[in-house]
Amino acid sequence: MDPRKPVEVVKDVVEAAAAKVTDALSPDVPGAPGSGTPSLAEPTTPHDPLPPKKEQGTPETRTPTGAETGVPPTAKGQQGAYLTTAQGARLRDTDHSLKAGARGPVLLQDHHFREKIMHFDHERIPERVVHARGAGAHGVFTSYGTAEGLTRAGFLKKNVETPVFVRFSTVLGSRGSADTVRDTRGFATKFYTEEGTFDLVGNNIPVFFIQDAIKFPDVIHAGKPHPDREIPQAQSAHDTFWDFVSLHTEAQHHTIWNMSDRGIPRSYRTMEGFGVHTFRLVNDAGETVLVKFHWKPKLGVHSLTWEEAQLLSGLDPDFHRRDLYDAIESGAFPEWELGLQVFPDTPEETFAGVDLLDPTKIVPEELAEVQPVGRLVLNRTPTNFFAEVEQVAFHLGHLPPGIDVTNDPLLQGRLFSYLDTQLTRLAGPNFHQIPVNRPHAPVNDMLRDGFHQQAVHAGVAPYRPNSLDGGNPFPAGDAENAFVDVPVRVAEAPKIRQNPASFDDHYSQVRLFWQSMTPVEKDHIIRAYTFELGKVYEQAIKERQLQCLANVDPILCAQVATGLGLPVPEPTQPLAEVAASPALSQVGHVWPPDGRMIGIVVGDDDADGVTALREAVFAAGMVPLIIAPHGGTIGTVTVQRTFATARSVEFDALLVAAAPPPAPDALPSRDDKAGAGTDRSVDPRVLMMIDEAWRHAKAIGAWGDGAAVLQRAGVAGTPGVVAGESGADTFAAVQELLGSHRVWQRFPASVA
Ligand code: HDE
Repeated sequence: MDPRKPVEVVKDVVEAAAAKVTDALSPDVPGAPGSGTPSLAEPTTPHDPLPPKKEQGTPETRTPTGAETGVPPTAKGQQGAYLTTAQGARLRDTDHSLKAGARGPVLLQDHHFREKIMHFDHERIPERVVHARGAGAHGVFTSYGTAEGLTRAGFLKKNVETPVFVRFSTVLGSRGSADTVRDTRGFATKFYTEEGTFDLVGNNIPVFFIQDAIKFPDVIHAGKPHPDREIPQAQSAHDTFWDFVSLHTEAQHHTIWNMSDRGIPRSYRTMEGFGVHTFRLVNDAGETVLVKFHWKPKLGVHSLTWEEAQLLSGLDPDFHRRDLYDAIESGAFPEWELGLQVFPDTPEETFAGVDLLDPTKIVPEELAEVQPVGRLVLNRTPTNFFAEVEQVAFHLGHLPPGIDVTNDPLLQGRLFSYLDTQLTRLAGPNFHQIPVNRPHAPVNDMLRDGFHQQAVHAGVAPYRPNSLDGGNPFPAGDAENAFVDVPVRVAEAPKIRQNPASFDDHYSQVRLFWQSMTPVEKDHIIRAYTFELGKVYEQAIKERQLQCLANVDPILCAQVATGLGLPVPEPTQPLAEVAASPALSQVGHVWPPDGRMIGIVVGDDDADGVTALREAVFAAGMVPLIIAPHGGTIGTVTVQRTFATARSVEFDALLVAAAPPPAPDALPSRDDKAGAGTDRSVDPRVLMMIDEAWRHAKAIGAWGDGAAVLQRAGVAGTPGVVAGESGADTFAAVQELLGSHRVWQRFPASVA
């Protein structure tokens, strides 16, 4: 027996095992499942569990009441070399139930069988009623200190580093639905601050469908699949959705964001995030300001094309999840800046004529600049998806001293909902004791008992004041940095079910958004409305939505009406006079291409050239995807996709290094894609890849034999298609093109 404490033994074992597998990792192919290289034969020599993969992190090991333990995170996982029961008794066999003879019935006394099956039967918990589909990662937030004068929140003081966990999500789909559907994305961040956890539970769209939380069940019922057939899954292209948003016209602003390219992000890494509501900050002197939170992605805001999104839903439903985790594993850590729009805290709670309590309105950045206050880097993937991503519980009421809420009626309702929902989902009131939810601040809360209580509270007097426990816990004051409920004055008013009159403007900012788009973005919006309304069965609903569009813009309305084959209605109110906000557009900037996927088509030879190019792509902070006629290796390079398994939608740019003749499996009976086109001088799947990449306005480059393939594909000499002298200079030119995300000039837009 090792005489040391179990904690120390576990730590040593884990560290030793980690050192052993580090060499065996294959860093070049992100996504490989295990941390070690598996053997062909079943391993039989007992040894301790392998450590997690190098990029995996877990919640810090804290006690249920927030204390540090000094225990390695892996101590929360499985221990020891041998199979045991849940109680730690070692087992000889888990493949055969205990029977009365080899052909006899199973015995009720088989406690191992019963424990195993009982646990399995209860592995699932209810999925989130909204935002069920998501992915999360760990990271760190480093504050610049620029908000120090505005708030007493310690995590916003200069250079403070705060661990975070972020969960991204779609809203409407079930837990197993596709990532790339047209929908709003959640962007929820848990800051484990030393003054208590702060949850910033935002979206990638700065406005919301509704103005009052009491309508939330209704809008979600309308957006979820129809209750009779339970279709369509994870989509808004159906009658109930458009019925709702055309009757509750406050939803029109959020809806146009959904119909824009923001509804189909390229990646979680290329999304903005917004706190949506206005919050109130309070500093040490008790002074307050109103703020809106913004996350600005380092890579810029980029989207998929609609066809890409649709293809990906089938070809790689996990596209965003995979992208997030592969980027982290490749070292291209996703990054955002947190910024604040700051407004004076006036009794009217308005800024530049915008009601700050109306969550269907933005304040254009041109009117109130977004001031950066810190940097978020996601650098660890979860070790266990269920434990971390599925069980993480966000709540708007998780606020540190220095941040307070406002009277936005949507925000107020959320303050109730996020606690309430955990009672069902996480089966009780102690969800804050689940490892990913444990605060990093000492907890002394007088909450006791309940399902799944993991703390062992001492003392006899969980009430205040008490004398039996020596008076503990004591109330904190300003000196001890107690939470500040800002004593905002509440106007004397009748008790009514009513919105302020300013909430009645449902169209001016929809028009502002439309006017702020570039022509290509407008084309995409027209296409999205036409597609979605084209899927609606009922003509009355289409006509009603067209009526809404008539109040936004005559061109938008006319174009969609034409696509639907319906008359163009007249507006029912004057079109708003609005100034465009260029900050809302995604087009026209240049961004770093970090972590972009570069497809590289190779033939059977030129292994040296491929190796060098692959290294150049990695060195530029991007991820190469080697696509070859067959699996295995080309030289020493691992093939990641074959012509049969690759599809252009997986990468952002395509490099063609060879002119590979049809591979042996280029037969339409073996691969539908091999039936594309009649040119059989090159593998038809390669031509199809080029065709698709071109259609999706992606940069394409080729050199050597590859240049001839561009000719055969009919794309040579068109915008964004590079024929270079060598792999290196072709890649350099493609890299440059990637800065603007797509080759927009390939398809001139139809509207001005
Ligand atoms: Fe949520 N929302 N929400 N929501 N929401 C939930 O909480 C709710 C709203 C958002 O990754 C639920 O734990 C109401 C706006 C995100 O775990 C639930 C209203 C915004 C996530 C809930 C809103 C959001 C949720 C479901 C109307 C952007 C996922 C499971 C007032 C600012 C968090 C859960 C995660 C999740 C209620 C509106 C963002 C039911 C009642 C506005 C990112 O409590």
